[in-house]
Amino acid sequence: MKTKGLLLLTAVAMLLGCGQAPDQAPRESAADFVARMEVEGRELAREARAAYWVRNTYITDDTAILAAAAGERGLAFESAMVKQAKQYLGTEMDQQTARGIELMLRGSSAPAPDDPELQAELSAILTNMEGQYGAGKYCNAEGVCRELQELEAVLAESRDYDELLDIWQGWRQVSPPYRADYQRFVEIGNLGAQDFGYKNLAELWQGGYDMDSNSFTIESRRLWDEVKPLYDQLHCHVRAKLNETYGAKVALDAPIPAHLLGNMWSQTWDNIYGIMEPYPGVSQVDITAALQAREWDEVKMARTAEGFFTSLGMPPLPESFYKNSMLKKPRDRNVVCHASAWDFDDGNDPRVKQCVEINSEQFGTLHHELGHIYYYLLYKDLPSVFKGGAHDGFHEAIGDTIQLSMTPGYFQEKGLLGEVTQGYEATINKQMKLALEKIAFLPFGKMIDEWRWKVFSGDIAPEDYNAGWWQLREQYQGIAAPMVRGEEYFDAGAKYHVPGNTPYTRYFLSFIMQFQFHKALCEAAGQDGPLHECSIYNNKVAGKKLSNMMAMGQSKPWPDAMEAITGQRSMDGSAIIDYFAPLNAWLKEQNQDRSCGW
Ligand code: X8Z
Ligand code: ZN
Repeated sequence: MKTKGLLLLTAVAMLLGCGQAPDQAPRESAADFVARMEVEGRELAREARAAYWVRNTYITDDTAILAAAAGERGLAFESAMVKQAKQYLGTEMDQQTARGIELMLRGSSAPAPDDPELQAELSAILTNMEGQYGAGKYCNAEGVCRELQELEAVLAESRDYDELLDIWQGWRQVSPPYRADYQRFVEIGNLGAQDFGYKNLAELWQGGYDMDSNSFTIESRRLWDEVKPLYDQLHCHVRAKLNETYGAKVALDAPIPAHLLGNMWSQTWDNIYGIMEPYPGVSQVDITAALQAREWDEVKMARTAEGFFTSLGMPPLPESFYKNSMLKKPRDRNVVCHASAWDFDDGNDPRVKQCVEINSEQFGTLHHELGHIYYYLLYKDLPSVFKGGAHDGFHEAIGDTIQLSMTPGYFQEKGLLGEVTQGYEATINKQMKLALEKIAFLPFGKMIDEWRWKVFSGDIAPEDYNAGWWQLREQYQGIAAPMVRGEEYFDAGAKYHVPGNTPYTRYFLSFIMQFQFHKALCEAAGQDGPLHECSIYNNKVAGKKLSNMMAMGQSKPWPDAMEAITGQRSMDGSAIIDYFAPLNAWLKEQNQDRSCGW
């Protein structure tokens, strides 16, 4: 998940929620208060999670009522809890209790104000926005209606400029109906953030990283500056190749039209690898055809992903995982298809909700989700308040780190790749495919919350939501809307995490840290070849290192967890740059006579 789930499962309200709000007796010691929250929390969290699960896997007006009501109770609890937690700030207490109090005060992406009416309104808005996104469809001029995954498939496969444009703008019809709701969410959320002791929601979101919000914004900018030169090289090359395909519609001195990159949000570009393939036909890089030809289904894909984790010495999944997860899109009802992982019953009944399709991207997403699930399993015995990633980027990085070890040799062993081609050209092909996924993503991962931070702080006014969005899309990604997008649209809202209210900087951090983790784990495994050839599959030493870090949950500030796995105390973009060194050199050569930038 971490989607609604993150909101639901790592927000303090839901971790510690209970049937009744905590009383505000200031006489209670801080340690007793934290302990009481732990106990009282279980029942409401259980109930809320169940309501949200049913809502997410069965979208109807009725489940909206149930989920909104459960959310409302959680928000009421959270609000009262925060009020009491604040009273302990600056008082004497042991370290563990202090960490618990600190986490309570920064744990929510949708903080509730101290007002029952606003709590009810906030809960209803969040439930409805996510439901409208989940049930979204686009019906074209011929009356053919398609859901998001079908629309995404067209974006991935079609090379017809006008067809792509129709689908691209079509999906964006889903979000204007909740633009006013989003504006109201911002107003209420900002009031809640103030009750938590922050200036606004932006400061609260930036405050979840064991440093003050200002230092965090500087830190995330530093990381972006580290990786931007590589992105610029990739952008330059991709634009030139798209110009060869689409002609003057892709100008060589302007941002790239957003609908031509193979993805609904232009966030990953590996679906247009076919156009980009550096050495055509030299090597097979995609396993989609093999998955389909060998008739793999979603369960086989999930069991194989599980097998990677167990090969590292991690435990098998409980059988309930396969019974209770939703791995296939139901044919008869609307569900929130956006993949998520849920921690039911304190690590004893973990579940994935994913509309798995048989292709390599979804196989990757299954590993991503199992990364969350294994975090739940490994910190299951910690107190609830410490259940969470060292920071949210850690939670996102686990499954992706594993994927970096899925080398051609690994796929061959699983029967998904015939012969493995070695050599320089094969390496460049492989790196191009991965860069179209990982490097292309970085500015997208950064800009979504740049937009939200500005919206929350008022730097982007409600009447400028769309203009502000496209300004940042151009500035960071060097892409542009393929048609005029006025304020009657709400293009930010057409990306799940906006109506789903899931912070996004976590993915930006994850995409950098996963290479840092990969490097450290490869060193632990004693592999001294190039990083892009290393696999930790079957390596128990690397597995132990990773497991130990995960078992810490968020009990310690994240630099401690970072040190446990990498020996470093900060996030560092040098591993991702090292990893892509061969491609970076190749791109520079390709681009030498081109004029880059936009
Ligand atoms: O939302 C996700 C996961 C669930 S936490 C499927 N991801 C981001 C996205 O899809 O936009 C994974 C990478 C980026
Ligand atoms: Zn995730």
